[in-house]
Amino acid sequence: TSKYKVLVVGGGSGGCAMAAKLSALGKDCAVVEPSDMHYYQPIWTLVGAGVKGFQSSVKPTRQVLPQSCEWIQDKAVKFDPQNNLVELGSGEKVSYDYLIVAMGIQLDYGKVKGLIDALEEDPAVASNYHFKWVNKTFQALQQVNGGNAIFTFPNTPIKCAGAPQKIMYLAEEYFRMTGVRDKTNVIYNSSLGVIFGVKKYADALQKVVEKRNIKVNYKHNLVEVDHKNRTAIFEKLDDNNKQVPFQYDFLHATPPMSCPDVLKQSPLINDGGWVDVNKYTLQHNKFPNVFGLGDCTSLPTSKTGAAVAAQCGVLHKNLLQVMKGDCATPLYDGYTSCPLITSKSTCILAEFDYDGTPLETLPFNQAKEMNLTYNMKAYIMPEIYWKIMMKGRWNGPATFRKMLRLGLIRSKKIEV
Ligand code: FAD
Ligand code: UQ1
Repeated sequence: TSKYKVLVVGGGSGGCAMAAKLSALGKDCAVVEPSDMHYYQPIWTLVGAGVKGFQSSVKPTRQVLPQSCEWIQDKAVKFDPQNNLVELGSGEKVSYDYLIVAMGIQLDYGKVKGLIDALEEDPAVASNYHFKWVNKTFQALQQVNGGNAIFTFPNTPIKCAGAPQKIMYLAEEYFRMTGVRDKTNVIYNSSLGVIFGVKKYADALQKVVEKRNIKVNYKHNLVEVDHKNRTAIFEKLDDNNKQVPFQYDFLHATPPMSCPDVLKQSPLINDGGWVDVNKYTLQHNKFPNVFGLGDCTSLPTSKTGAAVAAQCGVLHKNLLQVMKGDCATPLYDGYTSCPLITSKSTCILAEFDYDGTPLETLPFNQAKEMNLTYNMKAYIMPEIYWKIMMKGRWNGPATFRKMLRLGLIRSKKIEV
């Protein structure tokens, strides 16, 4: 067994940013990450809409991970936190003093009957959530010539809860451009009972769907796709799960998601099935030398890269304190952000905390559709991600927010 001071499992947004922050540890820090390629997933919304190329979302993992750390190119298959051990796919065991779990969220496409077959075989079915299928979205949109274009939201927590509707707004705009909008029904079938979890932005999005003549069906959960008959079957969550079929001419599916299976089978998770961390400190609730980060955790905020950025700053500070023998400090307020793209030139930039209180960076109302926030999302965020966050120097925009509002609003204190 090899041994490291800090072992990071998962080298995605959170794992890579943390490894960069810990670069002073040199080879005393290792990252377990199986994938050759690192993906900037937030740009997939624009890839699906044909606005950006897929290549802009990918870099080799070797280039993105800091040179200083050890990259273990394998997957974790078993966690033994009582003995500070992680078992790898190769059968080797790795031991650590401190563990950071940043394995992301698992895409459970297989839980919707017929969905994988449809994604593989039906040119009208696409999904921005997977690198294999995000390129299909724009191809499928180009083939639409009327009928039903359906967009789904599953009955589980997901990453970037805005993404299932962002692609719908971009598609609706595209249908207008290609002249097929008049003969196309744009339909949003969501398992939720609201368009968005925070009222301020939900009110704004409600106006967008009304203005754009988009049909929203709440409490509709996709359970089956019969692509031979171009039928999507939904169960109505508020009507005894009664099944209703929808004919589709285009289908964008967001899969159910859950914590990775390896973690579900480990002692690290809580009853809800997520890595069991303190919501203010990110320290594990049972194993004090373990920290959790990002989409795989129990943190009760919306799962986004923006949230991960804010969490990285908190985790770094608390890990150093715990390494010194001090206690972790409650610092994370649940900050998360979702750039709700509403067209190829506009965006509603939602930012909020655990209470759903808006925490907006810019000194004007971000619930308004704006070109500035679109440009931030499309051009500035990728630069921040590759050049600052992946180098360990982006903890989210809190500093800018405070600077821009200096003297206007006092920052809220975290109350535990
Ligand atoms: P990830 O970045 O997903 O990384 C997890 C890593 O763990 C992966 O590299 C994976 O290979 C690795 N892993 C998995 N299993 C194992 C294993 N057994 N052993 C070792 N490693 C393993 N966020 C925003 O902030 N703004 C947006 O606009 C936005 N839009 C999005 C649009 C789409 C279509 C998608 C898919 C996501 C979007 N997100 C957005 C969400 C954002 O990408 C994620 O929230 C963020 O990447 C989470 O970081 P993470 O480190 O928790 O997980
Ligand atoms: C952000 O910090 C971030 O991480 C790099 C994102 O990930 C892609 C985002 O989408 C957003 C919106 C933020 C928040 C940053 C600002 C400047 C509002």
